[in-house]
Amino acid sequence: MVQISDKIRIIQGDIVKLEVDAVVNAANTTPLGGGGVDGAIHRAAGPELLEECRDLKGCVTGEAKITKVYLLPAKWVIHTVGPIWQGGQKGEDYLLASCYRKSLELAREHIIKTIAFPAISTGAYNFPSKRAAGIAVSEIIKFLQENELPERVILVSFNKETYQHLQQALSEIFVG
Ligand code: AR6
Repeated sequence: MVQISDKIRIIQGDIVKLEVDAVVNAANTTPLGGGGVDGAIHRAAGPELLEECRDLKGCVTGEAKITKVYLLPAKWVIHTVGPIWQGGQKGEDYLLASCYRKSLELAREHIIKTIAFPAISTGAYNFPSKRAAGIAVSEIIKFLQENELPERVILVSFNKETYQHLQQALSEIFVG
């Protein structure tokens, strides 16, 4: 039997280059592009992605929507909107967990086997990286324990600090 820990990978790199079924975009409520992961995904996917995003008619914080990928090597982009960090008392933890859960639900609905997440909200939206890593890892594990799909989740960090926080969060859950 495949262990849950075997279904999660943490890597350091650029999410747009990954050949997975779905990449998750840390978008904004518009969602018509921006900086960070969002900018990188739109630059790599080309202008047709922006056209499709216009038809989405926005996305609420904590929710997720799916589009095609155009020029990216993946098959789907799941756009989710993380919370802007406001000190931790405005439901940020719940909303961040919701981003992961809603993205995974969309993945399951679209029979997506492999999905890659960036560290949602930890860039422009200033969510503390260690706290975000704990939420990301525990929400993903909970979902994988209850669902067959996706089969594999890749957590992509852009820098060493995020990588270490994700590794630490994972080992705390599996080692105890
Ligand atoms: N691959 C993987 N991770 C990346 C990449 C990449 N190519 N580029 C950045 N990161 P951010 P947010 C990391 O700012 O905090 C946008 O303008 C980055 O180091 O992309 O949710 C949107 O339009 C950080 O750890 O997303 C929104 O307005 C993480 O991805 C706003 O920023 C998330 O950083 C969303 O802010």
